[in-house]
Order: sequence, then structure tokens, then C-alpha cells
Amino acid sequence: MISHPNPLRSLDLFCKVVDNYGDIGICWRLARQLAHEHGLAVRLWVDDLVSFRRIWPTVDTQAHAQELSGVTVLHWRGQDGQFTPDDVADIVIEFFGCEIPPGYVEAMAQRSPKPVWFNLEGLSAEAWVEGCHTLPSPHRALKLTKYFFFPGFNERTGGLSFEADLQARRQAFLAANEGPAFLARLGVTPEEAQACKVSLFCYDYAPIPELFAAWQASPAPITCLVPEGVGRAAIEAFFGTPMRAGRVATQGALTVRVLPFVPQTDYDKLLWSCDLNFVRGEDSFVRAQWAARPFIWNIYHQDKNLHHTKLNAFLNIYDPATPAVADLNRAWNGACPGEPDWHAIWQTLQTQLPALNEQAEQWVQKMLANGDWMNNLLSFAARLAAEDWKTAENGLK
Ligand code: TRH
Repeated sequence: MISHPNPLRSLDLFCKVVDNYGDIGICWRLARQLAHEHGLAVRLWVDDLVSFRRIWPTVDTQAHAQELSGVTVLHWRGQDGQFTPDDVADIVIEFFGCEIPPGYVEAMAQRSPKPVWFNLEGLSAEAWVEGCHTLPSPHRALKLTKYFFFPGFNERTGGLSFEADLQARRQAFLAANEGPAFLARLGVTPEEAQACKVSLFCYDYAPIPELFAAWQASPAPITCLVPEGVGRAAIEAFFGTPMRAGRVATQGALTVRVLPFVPQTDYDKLLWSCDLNFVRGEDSFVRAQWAARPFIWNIYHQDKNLHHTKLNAFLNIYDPATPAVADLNRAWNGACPGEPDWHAIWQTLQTQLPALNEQAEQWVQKMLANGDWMNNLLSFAARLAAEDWKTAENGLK
């Protein structure tokens, strides 16, 4: 006798922090959204609370379990064999193929009804993603199937993740002209705020000296806002002085101000407040798109320069990518065929910035039309659960 169809009310999301803040950054965003917008009982299992606290300062790094923003956060460390079917949620998500505890997987197989199981994958504009999105992967030994669910840039993928009220919040922030007060709270002076404002979030291997040299010689002043710790060695070498949060240094047209690392929700406001954003990895890359401002992407390094293929795939589909945008993206990632002319690229791009805003807004509309990644995932999960229910029912007849 089958008790009831899987009602999909609870969700376990497993996150292993490989490095940096993208893994927990994405998972934390998704966990909050799944709890707030879909009313699910969400548990986020994360193995690194210290990285988590950098983007969400109220995290207690000593707590085994804590409630944060409507999500139960569990410190995931060695609970490998301690699970019963009752411990398993209706939906189980592993992020970026992190191996979830073997004992939990066994409990999943014993549970009735079975949970819907997903592996969330990384974002890429490459064509192969469309062929792999929603592919099933049967467990080698247990009666369980996991589904791959890819984010992406068209309707043949899961779409990008966005909160239902994100664009309304951004519009309200802009309409009330909250940018200057927000930047002032971070220490930005009115004079700095009047210049062309650029946020800079990148990897240490980005060619910061070359970019700064072009900015220093820029015809118009530039204020570069950089979170503490980002590119520190290169920035300190450029200015010849220590650069901690609150420090400012100027050379020629370029002023660099080091900001504190802000909570994740404030990072959006920083993106909305700048004329151009340099972003990296995956989560800030997506948020920069939703900010509807021009941006330059520092892509995470992969062996054999595979990240260049990924970068070019994105530039091929990204409508606001004028030749200057594409050139600076390639130069920033060491993906130019020859030695880039930083000064020429920057001067062309700077004149295009106001016009690029409009194209960036159109890109937002295009991406919104694909639907939200988690909304799409939950619709797919509901279909799978209903099919399972039908199969089980037929088996009883
Ligand atoms: O930190 P990242 O380099 O993370 C990367 C990528 O996700 C990459 O794909 C992954 O494979 C690798 O980690 C392991 O960049 P990302 O993805 O932009 O994540 C940064 C997070 O930090 C994002 O959620 C925004 C947040 N953030 C803040 O909350 N405050 C800040 O001041 C800044 C600069 C960022």
C-alpha cells in the first residue's frame, strides 16, 4: 500500500566548498529563495562555515545547526552513516557533483516515496549543455535516479537563477537614487562617486597592472571600488602602499578605494551603483547580468585553457558584447591572439558605457523569459514525482 505521492515540501541541499565563495554563494542564494518563495522546509548542508560567514556575517561558525533567514543550516562533517528514511527530504540536491553521504543515499533508496534527486551543474553557454540538461543518471547499485539540472541562457536549459522580486528591488533602488547613500556608507566620497565608478572583483591572476595603467591614463577620472583582499598584491605593488579596507590611493585619473567585503545582499547594490562591474566565477557573473550594467568577466581557470572556450561561447551569445566589450573580456582573461592594446580598448569601451546600459537591460528581459532556475527545477521535480506516483499506482492494479 502506497501512502501518498511525494508532496515535495522539504528539500536538502548539499554544498561542498571547493574554494572561494561561489559554491556557498550560489547554494545560500538558492536555499533562501526555495524557502521564501516556495515555502519549502530547506536544510542547507555545508562543510565550510568560515567561507559562509564572509558573505553572510550572522553565520555562527561553531554551530552544528542554526536557523538563518528561514533556512536550517547544518554543518556537514562526517555524518556519513547516520541516516534513516525519515531523515530524507522530498527533494535532494547535490551541488556541483559533491558526493552526498553514502548513508543518506542508502536511506533515500529505502524511503517511500523516493525523493526527487538532482545534481546541479555549473553555468556554461556551450552547446553541449542543452543535450545534458535533465539527463537521468541511474544509481549503479540502488533503485534511485539522479537528474542533471543545468543553469543556462536559453529555454533548452534550466535558465538563470533570480528571485521573483529582484528586478523590482533594483528598480526601486534606482528610482529612489539610493546609490550615492549606499556608497557613502561604504566610505566612498561624493567626489569619488562623481567619477566613472567601476567595481573590481577578480582573481589574483587577472592582469591588474595593465588595466590600471590604462585607467591611470584615462581622459576621464575613474573610481575603482575593490573588495578587501581582492588582487591585493598587484594593487599594493601598483601603488606602493598597503591597501586594506578603507584605504584610498590615486595615480593619474585612477583612484582605487578598498571596500570591506560586503554581505551578499549588499553586493547586488554595489553592482547596481557602478557604471561598470568586473565580476568573476559564477555567482557574481550572474548577478552582474541581472544588474543590467556592462560587465567584464574574469572566468575561473581550467586546465588546457578550457575556460577560454567557455568565455568565447558566452561572448558569442551575449548581445551587449560589442567588439570593445569582447576585446576587454578576452584581454582580461589572457584569451587574445596577440598583445592587447589596453589603452585603445579601454578608451573605446568607456565611450560606449552609457549606450551599453540599454542593451544590458534588453539582455535582462531575454534572460527573464527563460524562467528562474529553481522555479524550472521545481516544475520538473513535480512532473517526476507525479510520474513516479502513476507508475507505483499502476503497479498495484
Ligand atoms: O568566489 P568565486 O570565485 O567562486 C568561484 C566560482 O563559483 C567558480 O565557478 C567555482 O568553481 C569556484 O568558486 C569554486 O566567485 P563567485 O562565483 O562570483 O562567488 C562570489 C560570491 O561572493 C558571490 O555570491 C557574491 C559574494 N560576494 C559578497 O557576498 N560580498 C562581496 O563583497 C563580494 C565581492 C562577493
